[in-house]
Amino acid sequence: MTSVSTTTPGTDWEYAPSPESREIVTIQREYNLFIGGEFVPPASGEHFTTLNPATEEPLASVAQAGPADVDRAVASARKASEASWGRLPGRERAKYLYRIARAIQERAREFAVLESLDNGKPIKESRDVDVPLAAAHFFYHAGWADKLGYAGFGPDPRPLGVAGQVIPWNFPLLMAAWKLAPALATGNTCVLKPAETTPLTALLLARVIAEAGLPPGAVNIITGDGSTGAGLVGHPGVDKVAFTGSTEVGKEIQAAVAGTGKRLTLELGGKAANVVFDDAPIDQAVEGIVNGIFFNQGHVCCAGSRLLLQESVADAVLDRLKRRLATLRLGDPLDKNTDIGAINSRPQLDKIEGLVAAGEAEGAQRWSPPCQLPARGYWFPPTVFSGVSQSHKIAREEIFGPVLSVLTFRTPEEAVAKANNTPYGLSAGIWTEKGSRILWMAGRLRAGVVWANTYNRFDPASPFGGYQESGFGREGGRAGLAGYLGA
Ligand code: TAP
Repeated sequence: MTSVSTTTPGTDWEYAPSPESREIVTIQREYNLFIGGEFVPPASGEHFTTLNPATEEPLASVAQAGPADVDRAVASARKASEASWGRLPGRERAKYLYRIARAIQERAREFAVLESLDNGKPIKESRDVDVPLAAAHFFYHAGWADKLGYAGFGPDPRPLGVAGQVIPWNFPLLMAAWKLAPALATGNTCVLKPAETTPLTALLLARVIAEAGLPPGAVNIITGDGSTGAGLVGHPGVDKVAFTGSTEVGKEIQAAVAGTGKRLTLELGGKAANVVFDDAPIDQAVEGIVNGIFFNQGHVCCAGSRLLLQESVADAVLDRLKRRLATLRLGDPLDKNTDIGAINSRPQLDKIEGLVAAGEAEGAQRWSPPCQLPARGYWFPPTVFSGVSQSHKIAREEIFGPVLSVLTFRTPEEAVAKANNTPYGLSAGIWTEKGSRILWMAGRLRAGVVWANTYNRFDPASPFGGYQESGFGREGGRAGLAGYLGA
């Protein structure tokens, strides 16, 4: 498959294909569950297929963990909590975390290619964002492991025990790192369930963890669908539940965990406002808008999916944005020139198409650059809706795709009111030359993260998390450790 420029043919330079080789990756025909430090067949005897969403080619058959497997994984984590990992001093845990971080760096190309194959994201993103940030997360938390007594949680903070962790498909390796690194650094043991459509990098990470020599059972990785996730979070042997995913499933989990005494953190959806004032450097803002919503095909919980433009510059910004979008290249995720890869699954594509149809039906104006979509696989062109009002479905619901809804405002007060008019509260962006206005806005926006003159910046030292329907608890930084420590 070759990448297709979204520009009109003949009006720009053509790029030669620049595919990353997939030779570096060996995909097994069949994968088992990682329990107690080894790969074991599922008691259920069942497997499911994971696909390459860019081609619909089956990649591998992956174990479906049933209730007996969840039991076994939780028992193995409990044993490690009581007998090995949970008893190690922080300085010893740190060594293992450093080892995992170094191994991710050493195998970075392999992780990146495998991530792009299983998820559909462009190789330049898996190579330059997902994998380095995953390694950074382990490095960062390795540094904390022997300093927890000085972190303001009391002189000898204790782990909670067994963490049941469920993650989504949009950043499969990175979300695994976000969950495992802080849990392990604080002395907890883990049972992690990756998303059904993207299990492969978590299983490669399992191999890395086994090679790093962690005590058996410190990390268990069980693959499966939503029923496996529900079995894990509902298991009585789990002390802490950490979930990243949709608000809908987050609410179900909160109900299931209520009254059990389990600790819970939820990282859920978002509908972030990216606010551009008339004094903003427009070219920079346009790059930030593109990064905000078209990075990772818009499959980003903190995506800047609502663009709020100050009325006096709205036409100029939209005009430049459209010109910029016409230069994006959509196609083969393994091509190093590709900007927009495949949508991760058929159900997600259906969801995007449904919400876009609702946007048109409600009267917003839909625009996409000229764009030829590959014949096979799941694809959606970069799309901009203008003339959007706050009551439109596309202004309220999370689309989780490469679709931007554009609204306008006149005053900073109106921008704040519109930005906060959402049940979510994960992130926001501000583009302005005035530092005082950034501070004024940041104090009023109800969002866990506010970026100023940039967007989608992540750092393991910086806590990330939401308000309202975007969940509670933080991941990253000192605040992220709190979710894994008891009194
Ligand atoms: P979900 O459908 O919620 O799935 C997330 C994970 O939960 C998957 O592993 C899923 O398994 C599992 N699951 C499904 N039903 C479950 C249940 N009843 N009990 C326990 N686990 C269950 O979300 P998704 O479609 O994978 O991800 C997209 C959503 O995640 C978006 O809304 C996005 O905003 C959010 N997200 C949030 C963040 C942060 S940090 N706030 C980060 C990334 C994504 P299957 O894969 O088998 O369905």
